[in-house]
Amino acid sequence: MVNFADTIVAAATPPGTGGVGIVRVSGDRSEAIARTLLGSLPEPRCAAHRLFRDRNGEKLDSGLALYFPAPASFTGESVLELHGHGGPLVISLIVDSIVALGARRAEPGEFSQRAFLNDKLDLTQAEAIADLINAGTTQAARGALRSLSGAFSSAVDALADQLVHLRMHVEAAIDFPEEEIDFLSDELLHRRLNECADSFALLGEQAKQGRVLRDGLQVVIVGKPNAGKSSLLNLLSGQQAAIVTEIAGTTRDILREQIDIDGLAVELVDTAGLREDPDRVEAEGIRRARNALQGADAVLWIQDATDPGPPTLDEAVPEGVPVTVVQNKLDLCDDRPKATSGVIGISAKTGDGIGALRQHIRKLAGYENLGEGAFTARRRHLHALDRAAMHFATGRTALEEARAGELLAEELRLSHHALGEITGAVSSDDLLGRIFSQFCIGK
Ligand SMILES: Nc1nc2c(ncn2[C@@H]2O[C@H](COP(=O)(O)OP(=O)(O)O)[C@@H](O)[C@H]2O)c(=O)[nH]1
Ligand SMILES: [Mg+2]
Repeated sequence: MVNFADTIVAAATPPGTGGVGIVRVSGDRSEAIARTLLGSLPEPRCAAHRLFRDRNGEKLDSGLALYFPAPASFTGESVLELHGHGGPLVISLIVDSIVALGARRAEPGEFSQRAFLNDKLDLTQAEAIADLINAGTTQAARGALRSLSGAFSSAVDALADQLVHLRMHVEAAIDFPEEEIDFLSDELLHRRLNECADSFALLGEQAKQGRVLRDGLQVVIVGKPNAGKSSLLNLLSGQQAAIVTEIAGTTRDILREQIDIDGLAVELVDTAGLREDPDRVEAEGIRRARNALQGADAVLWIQDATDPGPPTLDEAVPEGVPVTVVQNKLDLCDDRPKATSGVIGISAKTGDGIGALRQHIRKLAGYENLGEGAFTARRRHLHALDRAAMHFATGRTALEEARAGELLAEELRLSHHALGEITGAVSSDDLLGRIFSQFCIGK
């Protein structure tokens, strides 16, 4: 169990050499540590150039010192920042001498966790810090910044507010049973339920896009051997990542390539061709292909346009995951698929139709409609949101079908609770521990 009364210290810059290395201290002892290390306390929030000395007066380094008295700091506690020279040895000497002055080395994510516990950030904002730091594309970075500035949290809070109003309405009615009949057919109640359902749908959609913005879109390419799956992967990724031959069964393992379509991170997954009677190695490849399908956000089903094969994909694709038919080898065909058929025609050999396919992948990500308000989200958020929406829907049905006001009240409570897990309004120590332990030390 982490003790939040301790004063903590860690390097805030990554390990290795650099022009500047920053050590951050947070907690009650920061002031005393600053006095010993720097000789005196710098003026709050003003950079001071100082010698850093250990408790025996031995020189460690010189650089800038910044002191932020509580509560106006990142963590909400008194914070000392030392900007010294960025060598691993210097930094570790400074950290060691601060430990000798009574601080403890920080756990991963502990600075952010303290900021959360002191109401400086909510949970989605704290997570957005990690997402911003780890963002792989400009769009992901922008989305994380919006989450950090509270765009996601305020959307969740607005929905939570709607739920609170509903709960007040429903619970008040339950307390006055003689009026319950009126309440059940109350226009206002039904309007509020409808509005709430709309908000759930909208936020669910936004959060799904936010998850794609953070993690990228996982696009799995499947189809019969020799349809041109590996050729497509190579073309889209702009390199010869996969071996291409005219021999069926060339690709036997899963191949993954990260590509960037206008700032959208896409992970392309090339798989072994799906067919009957493969040899043992290929059979394992096919098993892996089926496995990859389970993690797909979208599926591209590649067919040889000269011999498209059966009209339906005989594979288990998770519910809600779109499957796009892509007919390849257009260069060998006289006519191309009609635009209205929903089939995309390409030639991995000539590059024909690839622009349209890229455009289509953007659309699959919901990327076309990503407005200024797009924010990043995580799987954890989607799960909580799904649970909240599920309780809401169950409660609504209970009211509409069985006029069960009590059941509605209970489901609304559960729904509200699930929403609270997103921003951390409701949270268990266990959940917090899991979230913050994924951060790096010094954040
Ligand atoms: N003419 C033509 N040949 C293609 C095209 N795409 C792939 N091929 C050929 O089809 C064969 C199988 O391609 P490959 O990408 O290995 O298919 P995979 O088994 O689905 O991965 C190779 O000989 C490719 O050169 C295309 O668009 N046009
Ligand atoms: Mg292949």
